[in-house]
Amino acid sequence: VLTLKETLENVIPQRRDAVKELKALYGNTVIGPITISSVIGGMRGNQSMFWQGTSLDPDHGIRFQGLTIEQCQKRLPGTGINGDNFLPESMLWLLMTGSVPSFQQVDSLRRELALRGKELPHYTEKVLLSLPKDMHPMTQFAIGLASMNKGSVFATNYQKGLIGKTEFWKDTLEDSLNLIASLPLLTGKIYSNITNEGRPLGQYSEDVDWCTNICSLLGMTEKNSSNTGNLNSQQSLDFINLMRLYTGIHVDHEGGNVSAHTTHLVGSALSDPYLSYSSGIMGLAGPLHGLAAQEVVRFLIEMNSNISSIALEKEIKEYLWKILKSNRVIPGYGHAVLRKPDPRFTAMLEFAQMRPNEFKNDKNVLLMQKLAEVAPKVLLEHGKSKNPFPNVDSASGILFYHYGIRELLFFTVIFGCSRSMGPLTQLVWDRILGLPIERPKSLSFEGLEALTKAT
Ligand code: FCX
Repeated sequence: VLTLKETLENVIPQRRDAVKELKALYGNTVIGPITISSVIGGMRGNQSMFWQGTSLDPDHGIRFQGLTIEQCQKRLPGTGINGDNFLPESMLWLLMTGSVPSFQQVDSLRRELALRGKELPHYTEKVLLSLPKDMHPMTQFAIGLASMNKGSVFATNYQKGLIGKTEFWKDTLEDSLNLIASLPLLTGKIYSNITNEGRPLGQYSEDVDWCTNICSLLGMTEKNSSNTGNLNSQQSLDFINLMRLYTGIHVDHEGGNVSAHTTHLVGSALSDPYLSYSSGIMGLAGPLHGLAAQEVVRFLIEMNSNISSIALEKEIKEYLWKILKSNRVIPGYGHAVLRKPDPRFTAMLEFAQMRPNEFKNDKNVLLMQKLAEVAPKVLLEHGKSKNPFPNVDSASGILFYHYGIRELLFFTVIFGCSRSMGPLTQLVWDRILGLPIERPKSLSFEGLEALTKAT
């Protein structure tokens, strides 16, 4: 079975030629208008990035190398056990190579990542242990990742002048796979520092998939003598499949979102994958981006303690209007690009709907489902949000919370584990295609004013 790297090597030549030809033949094709309001309005709609792994349609949501979430759930290999979700390792293969991997290819990548990730650098462990327990886990995550730059193959070989431009991608891939592989231990280390005085909550195994290691190191395993897990066997299997679903569909959301764009921009200066993705994590830590995953859980719990029963739509509407009138946002709703319910939200909702017995008494999950019906009506009436529908953060955190992950601030770390796969795939392809340092033109007020005269 060819490794991911060998498969990539077979794909690279024709893709390099295709991009070179597109640039040679059509490099001067004008793509579209850039207006003053888009320059001042967060570059909304400015089609100005090259990004292969995913494309985002406002009405149909995300496609991974052209495949919808449903198609991925049908076609991407999992463990081979009936009912299990596809493995994020399959998604990584699809993003990197553009093709759906075979079961054997996924299993070889699963094993390769499990071997690469079996220990954290001691200095990273020391740094993490020195951080205050109440430091936001996303900050700890970014510090941990940045510290691993010390072991970057790319940075080391670049400094020694050992690699030329056409070879940059190999060391970028090496670092990226090592980074992704290190996330179960890195995530588990941060979580055990916060919740368990740094004592491991589970054990790492080279024989299981990336998600099983993440769940084990979060202590989210079946209750037995050897670990802190308190799930029954069905719940522990469900939780692993929740993690596979969640991390499988959060890997990428085109290139313009803050975490992806930051990783790509920092990487364009030839900062190695550790520095690039730790920068991406700093962006994911923003309340309007990944941090919404925690805000939604906080919002649902707070709301449930303020309303009498979730059946009363009128009471829910009043509660939401109070939020809006105090100029706060309803977390988990709206989106900069989407104009329909987020298919990632729908996939997470379906996970709960397929397990009615598990969730029938969880009033937070029930409220989340009720909110998905009521909040869009209120936002439509409010009339400001261009997209009144639930986004990806609306359902995910509350499901993790249900199974026992009580550290609300930690949900975005799990998001960050998943989001490593999309931006790092693009970073490898940026180096394969030799994309230069990113340097858009900025305009002063006078510069903008002058443009109004020119037209
Ligand atoms: N609740 C209240 N008001 C909202 C809103 C919401 N959920 N979503 C948008 N609006 C408001 C905006 O605040 C803006 O008001 P303003 O003109 O007074 O500033 C107006 O509606 C127009 O915003 P819009 O163009 O629709 O949305 P943006 O592209 O500016 O922002 C986000 C998109 C996602 C940031 C916005 O919808 C929001 O703040 N949502 C709540 C936070 C959230 O869920 N973020 C997660 C997003 C994503 F899923 C992720 O990255 O994880």
